[in-house]
Amino acid sequence: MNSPTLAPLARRTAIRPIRMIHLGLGNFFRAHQAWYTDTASDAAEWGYAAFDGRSPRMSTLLRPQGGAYTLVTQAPGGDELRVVESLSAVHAATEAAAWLGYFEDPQVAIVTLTITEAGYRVDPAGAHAHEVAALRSDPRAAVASAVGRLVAGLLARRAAGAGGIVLLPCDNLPDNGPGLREAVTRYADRVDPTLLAWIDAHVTFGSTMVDRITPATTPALVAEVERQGGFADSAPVPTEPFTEWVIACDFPAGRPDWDATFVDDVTPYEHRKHWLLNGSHSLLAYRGLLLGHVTVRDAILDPDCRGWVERWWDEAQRHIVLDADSNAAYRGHLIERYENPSIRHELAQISMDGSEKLLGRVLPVVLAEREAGRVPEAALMVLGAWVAFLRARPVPVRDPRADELCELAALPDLGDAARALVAVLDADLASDDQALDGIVAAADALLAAREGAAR
Ligand code: CS2
Repeated sequence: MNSPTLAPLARRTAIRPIRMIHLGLGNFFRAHQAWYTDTASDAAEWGYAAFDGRSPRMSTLLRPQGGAYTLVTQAPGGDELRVVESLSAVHAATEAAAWLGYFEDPQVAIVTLTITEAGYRVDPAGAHAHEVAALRSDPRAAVASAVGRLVAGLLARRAAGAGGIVLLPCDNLPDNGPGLREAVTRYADRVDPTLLAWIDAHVTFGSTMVDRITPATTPALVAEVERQGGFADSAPVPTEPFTEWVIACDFPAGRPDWDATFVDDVTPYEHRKHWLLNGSHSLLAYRGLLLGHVTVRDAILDPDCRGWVERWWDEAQRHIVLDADSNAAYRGHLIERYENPSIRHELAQISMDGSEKLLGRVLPVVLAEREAGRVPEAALMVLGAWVAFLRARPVPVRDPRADELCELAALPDLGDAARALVAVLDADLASDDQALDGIVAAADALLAAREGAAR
């Protein structure tokens, strides 16, 4: 992919001391936590050891570049390139000894995670029982799940007497800190119950709200970096100018001087971001793909999709405690971000993992509206669009439960399909006939519109 005439990207600054671990070396991490660390006033003192998660090739691409990569900030007025150098070491997911080694190092103070919503789902008594058995007989055994790796790391840290550590989840999950604590303690309890008291005394679980729209890397971006930067980078990252990080956490052993917002409670920020941004993203993805759109910008420029987004925002906003003026400003910024002509954010990327994502970004609003005795038309439409998406499959379905979802979606009667799919999200909602009627009507209308367009 790289031009042979250009020098490859290489580090320009000294390797920074490793004081943080990251799990999930994907584009979002590279546009967000790694960038915040690189732009901190004390960046020279904080290096990351980053491990592959779901993008298994990233460490292979970055190692020859000494962990450096180009962040391309795509503003409406043009691109800005920055070489990010906060990664001091990059590792494949399989490098278990290196992983444990960092946990044993008292200098390492923080572990950040971007493991996707699905990464927090562990079942130590079922699907992950083999990992638990492996760690019981050898605490240094290599395990695959993110939570299993964390438990192995904590066992190693306790054995080494390396002191306290902060675990900071950075995924779009409601209550991500308590959620991670629950997953880690449930798993640890099965492996070695004596670890629980040590976790209580030594592990801090922070909560965060993270935000930055970060599409996938394309060959066109690689070529653009070659042209504008004059060097060959095999893994640049495209992102938008906007970025936000809200953190509720104590950092007993210090932290980089991140330009983030530190609060006591992330919940209101999390609700606003998950519901207004991520919820409307899913709306645009499922409705937009069915109507033939490809990117977020295409969809938001379609008055039909834009109108539904506004209605969804009205419904969701009723349950957001931040003041109305700031919510209105937030909505205005979202429209600008979605319309950014320089960024190409594919709806297909957002459509992935619906069975996990909808739980945090749409379902809470549906349930709160039903609780209040209302029938939230737009919120039900998002679920209907998901049902129609799974039935019509305008792009391949990528979801940990894809096979099961596609099978349910193909049930001959749309009502049966919708009920079965909604039950995957929430069993009670599946028996709420009024809500289900709204979902089926929305799915039916979208499928009819799609068929009409195909004729
Ligand atoms: C998107 C998010 O793919 C998705 O589901 O909604 O990745 C979104 O772009 C980020 O959360 C923005 O901060």
